[in-house]
Amino acid sequence: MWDLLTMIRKVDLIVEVLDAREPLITHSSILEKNVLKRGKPLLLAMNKSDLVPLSLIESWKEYFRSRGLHAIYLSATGHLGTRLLRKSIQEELPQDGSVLLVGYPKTGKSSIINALKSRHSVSTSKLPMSAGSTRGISLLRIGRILIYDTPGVIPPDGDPFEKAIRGYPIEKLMDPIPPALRIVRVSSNIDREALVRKYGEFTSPENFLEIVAKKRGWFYGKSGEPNVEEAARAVIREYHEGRITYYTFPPSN
Ligand SMILES: Nc1nc2c(ncn2[C@@H]2O[C@H](COP(=O)(O)OP(=O)(O)OP(=O)(O)O)[C@@H](O)[C@H]2O)c(=O)[nH]1
Ligand SMILES: [Mg+2]
Repeated sequence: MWDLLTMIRKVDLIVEVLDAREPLITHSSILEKNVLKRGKPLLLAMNKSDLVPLSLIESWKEYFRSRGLHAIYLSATGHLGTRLLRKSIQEELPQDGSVLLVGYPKTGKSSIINALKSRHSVSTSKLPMSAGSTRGISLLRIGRILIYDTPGVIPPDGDPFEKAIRGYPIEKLMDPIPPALRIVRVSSNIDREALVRKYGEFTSPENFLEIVAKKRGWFYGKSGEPNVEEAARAVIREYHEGRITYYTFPPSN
């Protein structure tokens, strides 16, 4: 995080990449505080918007606007909204300047850079670092925009659910079951039928994990009970891969 703070000082604009399915959890308030403290502009880019209904993503945009934050949405892999991103960056940067792309792991930072690259001729250049340093930092020039080619990763902190959503390594999650149950609960409230079609009938989120474990042949060695922990990790993985229907609503007030 401290390297990130150094980078914030260097650049003229910070673009924070959020996951459109959980914009609030994937927005770092520590980052926001530090960026605003230094008087730098902050642009929120809600990525993976292909996984969320359009009206919902609009209401998230409105939510951030009510908090005084400028948010846009896009789908990097769907090549949707990348032009708007470029335009918004240009508007925030009236003169030549550099941009840092940051975000929690797996929000799509690299995909966004690739999407920006593929549409425009890109040249890389070296920005001289402080005196005495021999190394340079690579920058991509996309039209008038200079963008750091190594996006900043925000360490995935928080409570167990936040950690899971923020891309903490799944195999290192202490107890994957509570976060997975919450994902299943949200998903079945949105589209229960989709879960049933994919995995079969289930009676509760807990039962869902048992069904997944049985279906995949995962059992605890000693007792022969379904290995629900492994099933929970699979659910979290599927969430990250965008293979479970999942989205959330902005706080209402
Ligand atoms: N559905 C969907 N998936 C996306 C989108 N953008 C990225 N992904 C997927 O999300 C995963 C992570 O994307 P990356 O671009 O590697 O994310 P990152 O933020 O660079 O990840 P780290 O470098 O690990 O922090 C990949 O499987 C991408 O294919 C998008 O707009 N829509
Ligand atoms: Mg990356």
